[in-house]
Amino acid sequence: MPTDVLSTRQVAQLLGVGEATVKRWADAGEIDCFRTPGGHRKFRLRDLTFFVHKRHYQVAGPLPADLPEAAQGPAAVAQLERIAMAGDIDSCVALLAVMRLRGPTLDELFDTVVSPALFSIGSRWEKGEISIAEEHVASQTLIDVIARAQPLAEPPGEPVRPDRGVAVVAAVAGDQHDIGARMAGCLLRARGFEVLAPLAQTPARDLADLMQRSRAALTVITCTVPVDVAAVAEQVELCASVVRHSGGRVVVGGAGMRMVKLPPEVKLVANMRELVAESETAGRKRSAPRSATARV
Ligand code: B12
Repeated sequence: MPTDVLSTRQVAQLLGVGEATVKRWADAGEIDCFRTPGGHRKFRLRDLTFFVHKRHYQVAGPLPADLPEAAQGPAAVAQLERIAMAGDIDSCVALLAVMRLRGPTLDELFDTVVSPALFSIGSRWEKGEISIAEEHVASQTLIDVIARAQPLAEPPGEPVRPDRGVAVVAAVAGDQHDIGARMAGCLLRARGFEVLAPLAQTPARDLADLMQRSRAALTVITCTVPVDVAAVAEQVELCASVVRHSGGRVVVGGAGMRMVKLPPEVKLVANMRELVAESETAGRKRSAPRSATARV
């Protein structure tokens, strides 16, 4: 199922109503849609999620057979893990979309479903239950899913304008783990930041230069496995010194960052929900979306 733009039939399937009802809602302006040159109605997922939240619409009960089931909690994690292990990007995105329609925001889904699925995949690799190749297929699938998930975090209405300033997202020197940084990039783009993403293994001096040259309003650094804790501390200190001289804010996250003594300018955040909360007050003030009245 393509996830950012949906047909009338797909919307009807997702909401459990007939196509005629969807057309009526669209023609009455209840759900925003646009028309293809051939005259067919098309719906952006973010407009659909807005409608669901505005109307307190219950997307519940059995889902149509060709859509993945979506539960909360361990069942959802297991289902995402299974589909990721099969390398099925489309189904993973569709699963997240269905979950999103049921209420949780994308940052919540990253924290409570995607990260736990990766944790479980890592544990199975550690126990020798799956091979390195299988682990790579699953994690690369979820990387592709994160790259396509941005519409699930965007406010409804007009396309997001990158008017909040630059956000740099990176992993510390030597660390190949950058999925946290990719999640952060996705969430910040959806909130109007222009994201520069050097991602994995960014050398300390290069990151500091990029922050300075781009006048980054927000720099997000992740560390999962520190090759050298002292070197990570030095890298974070270098970023803090940029902020002291040039302004902006530095936020860090990931298990490896918890081992590092951080300078006072640098804030450690525990998860993607906290990052989103932190980003609300960073950068230029967000321009209000035209029709948005609820957080989506
Ligand atoms: C995917 C993966 C890889 C991929 C990374 C691909 C990529 N592009 O990122 C690859 C295959 C490259 C890899 C390599 C290695 N990996 Co690895 N990897 C993982 C795996 C399966 C998932 C990690 C992940 O991305 N999770 C997603 C993140 C977002 O979730 P999270 O870490 O739980 O983060 C939560 C919070 O901490 C927070 N957070 C995290 N980062 C950030 C960042 C910000 C900004 C914010 C706000 C919040 C935040 O939010 C998350 C909640 O939503 C883990 C398994 C696990 N248990 O974590 C192993 C794991 C981390 N890897 C491990 C190991 C050992 C390695 C290797 C050393 C293996 C090797 N011998 O080569 C190398 C590391 C090489 C290096 N120098 O970096 C071990 C680490 C053990 C340890 N603590 O020392 C783990 C735990 C596997 C295991 N069970 O043994 N790995």
